[in-house]
Amino acid sequence: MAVLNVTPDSFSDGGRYASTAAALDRAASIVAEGAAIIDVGGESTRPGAQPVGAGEEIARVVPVIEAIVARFEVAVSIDTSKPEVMAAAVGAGACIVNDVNALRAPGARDFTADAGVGVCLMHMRGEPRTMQDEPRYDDVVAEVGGFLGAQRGACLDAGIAPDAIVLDPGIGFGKRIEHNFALLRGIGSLAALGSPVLVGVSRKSFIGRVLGRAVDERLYGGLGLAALAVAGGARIVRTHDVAPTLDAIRMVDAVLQGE
Ligand code: PT1
Repeated sequence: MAVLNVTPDSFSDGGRYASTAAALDRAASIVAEGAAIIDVGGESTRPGAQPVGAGEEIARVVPVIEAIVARFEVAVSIDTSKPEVMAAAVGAGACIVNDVNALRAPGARDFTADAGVGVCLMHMRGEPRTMQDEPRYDDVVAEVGGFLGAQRGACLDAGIAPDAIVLDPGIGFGKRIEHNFALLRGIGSLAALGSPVLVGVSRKSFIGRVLGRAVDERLYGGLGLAALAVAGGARIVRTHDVAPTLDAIRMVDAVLQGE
């Protein structure tokens, strides 16, 4: 899964048309590098990020999604927690809803069930603006697993197909370094909940903290973690760096499959 941010901080000037054109150029590279899914996001969820209104988020993502599905044979996911944005994005051609809030907003589960789209349910403690303020867990793997199992059950009850659900421990979302480490060691127990597991570690601050690297120097650290995650049972890796990540995880897969 390749990251495609359509936020003003990623495309600072030139207005909507320029940012749509820039996003489409980026999408072309991502597809050429071999991504299976392009994850389009119009609101940042990184620590400390400020929320955006649904109208603005829709105006950012819809033109990009329409242009991608018109040009490329690739699945598009929409990275949002707002049911209005989910509906607009699916109307524009997205076939997966990637929700860092695990479809807990009123109407989100029913919408995705009716639309018949895939869903990624992620664990987050709190909300992006404040989630890194002193997060505490007694047993982070058990608590995240319990949450994801419960949200998965709620989705099944709402009529979402079992094979349409992916689970994500939410690396960096209300977690200290040791929590991220424990979750990466515990992917097997999340996979045992019965759905494929997705992991996003790409360029995140805990890599920077461990290695002493700036955000543009975290590729190799992220590749190590992507390989570890896949070896531990993860099935999808969310990344900014498609070609190197694919090589790393295809190699892990080749060894595990024995061919
Ligand atoms: C993720 C994810 C996501 N991550 C899913 N969607 C982000 N399913 C956005 C940092 O500590 O892991 N899974 N959508 C980006 N979020 C962050 C979080 C970015 C933490 C940076 C940090 O630097």
